Amino acid sequence: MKKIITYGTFDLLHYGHINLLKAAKELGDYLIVALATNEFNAIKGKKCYFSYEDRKNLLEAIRYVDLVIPETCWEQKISDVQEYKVDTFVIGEDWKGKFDFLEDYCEVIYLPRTPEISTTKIKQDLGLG
Ligand code: C2G
Repeated sequence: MKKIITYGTFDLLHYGHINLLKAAKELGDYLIVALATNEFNAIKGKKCYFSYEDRKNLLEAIRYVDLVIPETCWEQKISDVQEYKVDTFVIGEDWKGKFDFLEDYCEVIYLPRTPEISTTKIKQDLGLG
């Protein structure tokens, strides 16, 4: 079984997230999503609209997602890859190069982002700042 892992905040879930998760799942058989906790989002400088539990429930309802685990810090990726016996790390190309250090532990793939959509854009378009 080929195991894939990806990381993110996935707030105000939208089709750009779904495209990424679909493409990630197509690379293997089992997709793990490490979901940023509200506390880690504060470190990332992101304020979430939905709580961690609500964002986790949304992700668990997606057919491509097999397991959701918490992302609590930048430093957990190597131990996650080892603990869950991950074959491939996947993330959007906006992160290109940032996680190449994982190549010592698993395949690293940066996928194209979906243009024109982002959580930030949704908030701005709705006048939520
Ligand atoms: N994404 C995408 N297309 C978009 C928007 C997002 O492909 N239009 C992808 C991002 O590239 C990322 C995933 O969807 O792979 C989740 O995006 P965010 O929730 O913005 O996550 P991010 O802040 O990039 O968190 O340790 C890594 C971080 O937790 C990644």
